[in-house]
Amino acid sequence: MSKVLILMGSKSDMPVAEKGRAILKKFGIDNEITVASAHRTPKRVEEIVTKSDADVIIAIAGLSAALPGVVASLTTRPVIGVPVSGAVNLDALLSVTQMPPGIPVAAVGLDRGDNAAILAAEILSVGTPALRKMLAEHRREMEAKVIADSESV
Ligand code: RP5
Repeated sequence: MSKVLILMGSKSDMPVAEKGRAILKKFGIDNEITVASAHRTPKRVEEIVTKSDADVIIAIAGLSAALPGVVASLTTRPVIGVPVSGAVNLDALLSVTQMPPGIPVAAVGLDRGDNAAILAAEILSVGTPALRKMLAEHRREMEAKVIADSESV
């Protein structure tokens, strides 16, 4: 079964990772969460990325948020970067999105661990009809909730 590796720059990023893990669990996608900092433990980042057999990597980080870009530099597998909100916000957002040509990171919004997981599932669903069906059902659930919300106001 496909696997997603979730890397966090710090344990303090766990609430963002939890949002992603919940989505991956719902879709039955194996995943592993690890802490490895691009600045504090660069060798550990390299070791984890090169040894991992995950098909997609989600990298979560705040402040100067080098982690997603560094992870992308170490692999040709898709990397989804999640900037973590803080006192400034644009710092992490720009660090994740402004990658140089040739080393892309697919960025989602601030703290959007859930969207990172949905995007990972969408990538993995290519050629996996069962996963595609689950994604379509997830959309239908959201649609039903909006309609129910509308009827309750
Ligand atoms: C980043 O710095 C981490 O990803 C985290 O979002 C932020 C703060 O880290 P801690 O000081 O909480 O370890 O590297």
